[in-house]
Amino acid sequence: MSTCPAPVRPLDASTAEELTIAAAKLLADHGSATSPELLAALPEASARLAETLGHALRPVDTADGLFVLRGLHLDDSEIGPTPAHWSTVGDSGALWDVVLLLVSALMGTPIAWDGQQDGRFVHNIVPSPGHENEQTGASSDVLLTPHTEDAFHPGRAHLLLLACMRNHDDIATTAASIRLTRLADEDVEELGRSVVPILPDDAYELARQFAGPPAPVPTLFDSGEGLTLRFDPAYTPREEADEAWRAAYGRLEDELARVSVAVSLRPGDVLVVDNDLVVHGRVPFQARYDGTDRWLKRASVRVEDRPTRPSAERGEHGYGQAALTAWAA
Ligand SMILES: O=C(O)CCC(=O)C(=O)O
Ligand SMILES: [Fe+2]
Repeated sequence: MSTCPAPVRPLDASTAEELTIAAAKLLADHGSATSPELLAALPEASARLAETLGHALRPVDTADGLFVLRGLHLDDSEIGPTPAHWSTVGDSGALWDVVLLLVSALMGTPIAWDGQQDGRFVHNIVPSPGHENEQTGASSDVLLTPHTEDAFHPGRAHLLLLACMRNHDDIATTAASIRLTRLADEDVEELGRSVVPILPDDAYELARQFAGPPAPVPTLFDSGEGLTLRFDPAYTPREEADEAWRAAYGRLEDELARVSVAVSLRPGDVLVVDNDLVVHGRVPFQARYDGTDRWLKRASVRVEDRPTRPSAERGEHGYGQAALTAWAA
């Protein structure tokens, strides 16, 4: 068995069980993982788990900007077939939605988007017929280009959580940290300028209806604790930029490719990615479309008062915070 190229934080059997039992109880009490009452009960429920889980769920603390939480037990025969599309998931694997929400609540505040996957706090990532070549999580045939999640939005997640339900073909998520790259000072300076915008991705039904052209944003930001980035080449109109910026952007892409790791998640794994340090993607694969496809669940988390972004972002215009629903902790 190959070793994991990301730091693994193991959960012992009793801690894993405690988390699963807490999730099952919440689900039994509220009937559905999308129940507003269940969301409202999360802070208290997660606080009760803090003593045992707090250490494993401490902030990302290495330059590679990610970790894998491993040790949760998932029985393939209990989660039902992989849905063909996020919209037909219903309550499939709902226990894992709640597990992911509890982990999210221990690390920060889960957020959702009105225009994405029906406003659900936990998204389902499955390959879907007709979407094979898109730059969204529903694709398969193409490389999902390394990106910052929701890069276009000033309210984007600080942490991205991916829970693995099924991955029979060991299809890897890719991850590359800006903190592992080597860039010339001139390139860092060039990419700190606001030159071009980042456009909303195809997964947002509503985003394209917002009025006005989006503002140019910096790609790199020196937080004082090190570099952070906001990067989504598939949605960046780089042809609008000058030659010097384009060349620096190309060197950043090359460096990210050089330091990129491929993490093949196993069922029950939860990958936690720092969305300010790390760009993630996915290798191409052949979808099965027979109910046994790769299946991930995804949550987005805000961690307030992080010094990882330029403060000007707060006033950034273009796409309103109306698209964002934060459940208030
Ligand atoms: O499928 C993956 O491993 C990652 C997909 C992705 O980019 C995402 O879920 O945000
Ligand atoms: Fe993504």
